[in-house]
Amino acid sequence: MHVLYSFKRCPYAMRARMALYLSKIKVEHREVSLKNKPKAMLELSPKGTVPVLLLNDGRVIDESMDIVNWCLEQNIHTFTDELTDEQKSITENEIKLFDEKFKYHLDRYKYATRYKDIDEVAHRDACIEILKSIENKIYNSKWFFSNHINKIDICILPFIRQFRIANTSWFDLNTEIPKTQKWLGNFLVSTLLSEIMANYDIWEKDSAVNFFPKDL
Ligand SMILES: N[C@@H](CCC(=O)N[C@@H](CS)C(=O)NCC(=O)O)C(=O)O
Repeated sequence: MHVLYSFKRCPYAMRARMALYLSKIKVEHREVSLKNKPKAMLELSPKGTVPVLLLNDGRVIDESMDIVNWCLEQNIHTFTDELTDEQKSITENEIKLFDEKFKYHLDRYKYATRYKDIDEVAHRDACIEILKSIENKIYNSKWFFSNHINKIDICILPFIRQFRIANTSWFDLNTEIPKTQKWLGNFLVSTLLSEIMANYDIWEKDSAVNFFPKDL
């Protein structure tokens, strides 16, 4: 069986768990403490980030987007409906924007005290500018492009969720990003989110085997 090293609140691990969940791929789940990473995980991937997926053929995938793309290759129809070339390019460009820029500003807004001389509001504004830039691209549907969940939804929404959590009332009252708020709102009440946020005890070498998804 494949093994996933994961951390509940990590947005990268969340996207990997969503991809596995939607593809109906069951894995052995190992919850990691980022302050005390298991040796078994570091031996597979010395860079020490989650998620890490160890496939049952011994291959290791230690980048969240590679895990998402691997899931899509296994079962292409589960979370990508027919997208136009333009939608495909929006998907890849926006994911890159969030991984490279949004996350940078999000960390400095959400965890301002961890950084020296940080202008928290400037980083919050930078995040809002990014959200405003995607606002007009969001369709009038449940998810980004349609009522069917796609790669863009599972890859970006965990970061917007974290952005909201930094100051929920400020986010909810913001009037510049109504489509984003609605899009995120649909995610927050989804079964998908509650299923992938199941609790696990921290894994240790002698722990009993746990599975993700729990009831597949
Ligand atoms: N590019 C990586 C980033 C993963 C990442 O940075 N994960 C964070 C947790 S959200 C992590 O493991 N950080 C290592 C640490 O905190 O020690 C991916 O997409 O998988």
